[in-house]
Amino acid sequence: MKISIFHTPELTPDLIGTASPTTAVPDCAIAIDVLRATTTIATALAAGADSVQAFCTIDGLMTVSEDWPADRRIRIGERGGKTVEGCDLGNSPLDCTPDRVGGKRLFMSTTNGTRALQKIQNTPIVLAAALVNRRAIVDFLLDRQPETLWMTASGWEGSFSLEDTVCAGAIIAGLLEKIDRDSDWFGNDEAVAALALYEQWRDRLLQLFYQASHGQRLLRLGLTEDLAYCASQDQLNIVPIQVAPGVIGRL
Ligand code: 3SL
Repeated sequence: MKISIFHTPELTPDLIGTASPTTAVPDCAIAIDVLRATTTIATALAAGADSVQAFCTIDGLMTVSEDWPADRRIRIGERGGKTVEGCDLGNSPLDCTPDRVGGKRLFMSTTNGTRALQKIQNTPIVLAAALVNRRAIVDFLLDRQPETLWMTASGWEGSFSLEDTVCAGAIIAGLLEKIDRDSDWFGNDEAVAALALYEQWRDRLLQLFYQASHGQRLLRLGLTEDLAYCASQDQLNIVPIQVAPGVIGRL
């Protein structure tokens, strides 16, 4: 397995099948937005949501969700950490309880996470990972053994984020527990750095999130419990996987 990490959707190479491809398609690609989109996706699916359809724009979300029966849809819209007017929920994973999301399709648009999913959607296997479902993702990768693996961090509006990179490092660390450490694993320098970041902070992830710029943004909005939940590892045995372009279901 050759692992490459990209710190933002913008830094992720364009894939064949897109308008201006710059590279070959990897066997598997993972979108990571620990704070909070991929944590919310994993939590919603684990709580029994039917699927999550991701949109880059709120207009797209509204238009497509209009054709879905109102009692079987939930609109999740977030910008700048806040709920978008006209949506049912913001992007808190803690809102995704079985009674609220069970059996429903979630139509979701967030500042960065849904853009990361869109960027990799032409890959044969697309997953959504967070710390809460890290172990399930690691087990899936060990089982499938993709030759090339990309992890696209969502970052924040084109910039690096600590929480997504540490999660990518946590996934690599999980893989290396089972397979010999070998320099052939690393497809780029970012992958080496992500592992080092995780090894440095693995027992203090919440503290790291308190230092992260987006962690601080969420704390200013009073979202302390969201932060604690998003920093908790290996809580959910769920592998969110793309089942149709832009639509994430469970394995
Ligand atoms: O950037 C995103 O996609 C969101 O996850 C940001 S927030 O945590 O909902 O503010």
